[in-house]
Amino acid sequence: MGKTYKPAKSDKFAFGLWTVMNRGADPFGAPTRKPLDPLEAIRRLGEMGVYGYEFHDNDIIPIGTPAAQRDKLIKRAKQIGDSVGIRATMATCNMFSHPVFKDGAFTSNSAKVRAYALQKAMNAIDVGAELGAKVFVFWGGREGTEVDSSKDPAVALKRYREAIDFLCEYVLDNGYDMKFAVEPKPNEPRGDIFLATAGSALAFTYTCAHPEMIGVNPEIEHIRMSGLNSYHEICQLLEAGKLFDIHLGAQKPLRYDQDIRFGAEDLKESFFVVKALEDYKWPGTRAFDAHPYRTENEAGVWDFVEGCMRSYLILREKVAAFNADPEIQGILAEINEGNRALEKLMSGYSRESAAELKARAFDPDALAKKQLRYEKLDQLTQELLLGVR
Ligand SMILES: [Mn+2]
Repeated sequence: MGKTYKPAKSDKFAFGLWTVMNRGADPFGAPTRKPLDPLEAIRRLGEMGVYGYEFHDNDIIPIGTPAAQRDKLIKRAKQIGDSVGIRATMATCNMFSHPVFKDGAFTSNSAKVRAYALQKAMNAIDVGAELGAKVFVFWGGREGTEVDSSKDPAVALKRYREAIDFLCEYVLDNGYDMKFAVEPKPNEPRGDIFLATAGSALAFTYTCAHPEMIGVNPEIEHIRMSGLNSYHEICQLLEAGKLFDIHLGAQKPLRYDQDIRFGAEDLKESFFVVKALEDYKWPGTRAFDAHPYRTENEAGVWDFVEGCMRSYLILREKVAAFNADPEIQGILAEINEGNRALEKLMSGYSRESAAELKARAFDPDALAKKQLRYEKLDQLTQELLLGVR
């Protein structure tokens, strides 16, 4: 037997409860799997070495549950979590399943729907805080339009911000240790969803009253639905200190939300995402948001869970190999040609540095002649990933 790639709690893997509770229904067909009890899902994930679980309010507490029953369910979730060493790491509010949200929650044209959404979010934040979740995510799946005459996006975003600002104050007022993260997605279920990309969500956070409390939760599949590069999007958030949570999965580009097992479709891009998280020692949980193929039965759900984690661990090992590979590192050193004097001149503006730069003689033709060995670099990366290196 070779390596086991068995997850440890210290790997900080997390799964959305909805990922394993997913029953395989799609817009064209009924469920193919039996319902899975959320408490059973927590237990099983904990036993498999998973560190945390993420949940929607209604994953654990169905709409309309009486208060006494709600408290009992929370207590039970805590007990089971403690017994198998798994905790709630992220909470979120389902503002998309119930038909009341058919035209949005925080951006609905109806003041009553917006108020109900705010009430539901506060209740979900309370549950999240009780279970110890430090991150609360807003995926505005219904915040959007099919008909552009129906909603002014500028007004919608103002309403979105008002809701987030209100909820930030709610968290502060209650003394909860919790931050928010907006999860962007370009479309599906709406024709167009507001805050479609990581960049638009990032810009939105700076317009809020408490930008320090609000970050972004990028999802690989959502990024690839737009045909964008998930490695680039995630690195922008890392660099801005705004990567508050992450959703790992896989997806063919420019299609419906396929939500498949991490690493299954985009090996090289997945590798660079893992590389970014590991090289920057990002402290958050490695959370998976995808679901088992519709063709799986109940047993296959756990193959899906195991597969996501194994792929991450294998790619993490490949990252270490990449970082230690003398030939790869040699090319990288060759590409990253430094110049201490010039770097000093460029590191901050002064009249003197500007004048000195303007007076410098450069030979662009000579500079352009340098070979950049990207053919070799990419082939070596490829061979490393294919296991022949
Ligand atoms: Mn997600």
